[in-house]
Amino acid sequence: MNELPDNPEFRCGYIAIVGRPNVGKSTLMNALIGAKVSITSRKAQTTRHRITGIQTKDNTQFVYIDTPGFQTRHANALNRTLNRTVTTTLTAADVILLIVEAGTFGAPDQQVLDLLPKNVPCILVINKSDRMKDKAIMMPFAQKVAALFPFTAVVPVSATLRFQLDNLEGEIRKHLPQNPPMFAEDDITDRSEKFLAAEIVREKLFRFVGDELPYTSTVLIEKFEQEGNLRRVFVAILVDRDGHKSMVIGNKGARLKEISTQSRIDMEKLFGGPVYLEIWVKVKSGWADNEAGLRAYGYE
Ligand SMILES: Nc1nc2c(ncn2[C@@H]2O[C@H](COP(=O)(O)OP(=O)(O)OP(=O)(O)O)[C@@H](O)[C@H]2O)c(=O)[nH]1
Ligand SMILES: [Mg+2]
Repeated sequence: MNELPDNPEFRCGYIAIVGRPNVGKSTLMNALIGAKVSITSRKAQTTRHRITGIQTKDNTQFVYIDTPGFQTRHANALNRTLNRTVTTTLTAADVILLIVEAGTFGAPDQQVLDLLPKNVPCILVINKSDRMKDKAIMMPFAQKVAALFPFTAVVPVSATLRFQLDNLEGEIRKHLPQNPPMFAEDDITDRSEKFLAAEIVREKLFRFVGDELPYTSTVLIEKFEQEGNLRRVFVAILVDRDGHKSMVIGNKGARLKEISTQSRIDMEKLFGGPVYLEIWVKVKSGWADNEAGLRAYGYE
């Protein structure tokens, strides 16, 4: 979709965002594009799909691909699928951002580093630098990790404080190919509203049910209708067991009500119109261990 005038200076390409779970990949992508298209939480395994975040500015279209945190623990079908998303995203990237957390580099980080192709520019992004109180530690940490791979740049950032993001964008731009834009100038993602709606509910589920709920719960949009400016969204939260169902519903339905209210507020903000939202909780066990089940729920 080339809506901008022909401009040989224009650059556009794919930027893969990879790293172990919970280092702040999704928070960083949202901060870079200035909109919340990828959900975030303090729990690991928040992102479960490849999510595109697009920003067009300064003669550049940045097409970021947020990926699930690379899984090294349980080898079930869901985790195999999540990891496949990471490896296929890497093969299509013009630039790669390896995200690590300031002060921490362990075996799960090394495993992602081992996946990096040698022929694609890769920038080491040290996120959560706001947490590193003693600035004198940053330099030796950065040097230690930088020595492990021929990174084209090393950029400490803070996604939550939006610190050093301009610097990071400048480093990325250097490596993007000269191409016309692939998306319209005001596009922020290539994902559908239906998909984004499911993600928003999943985020609230993570936030409000907290650590008690196993990560094998998921969200299914049963119906998504639009009439004028009004969206009607019918959602099923799928859990493994009866006990999990009551956790989600909460005392006298209080938790489910909170999940619904907060989801609706976020959807109205993102879609720019009123939303009618109904959420049901259903028990469906074993879906995360089953390839056919995964496909049915939208995992590639
Ligand atoms: N202090 C601080 N916290 C951050 C920063 N960036 C992200 N976080 C927090 O780190 C947690 C994980 O952030 P996410 O963006 O969901 O991490 P992720 O890497 O996408 O996680 P997965 O999708 O599970 O792999 C959240 O609680 C964020 O608020 C940062 O720059 N500073
Ligand atoms: Mg994420």
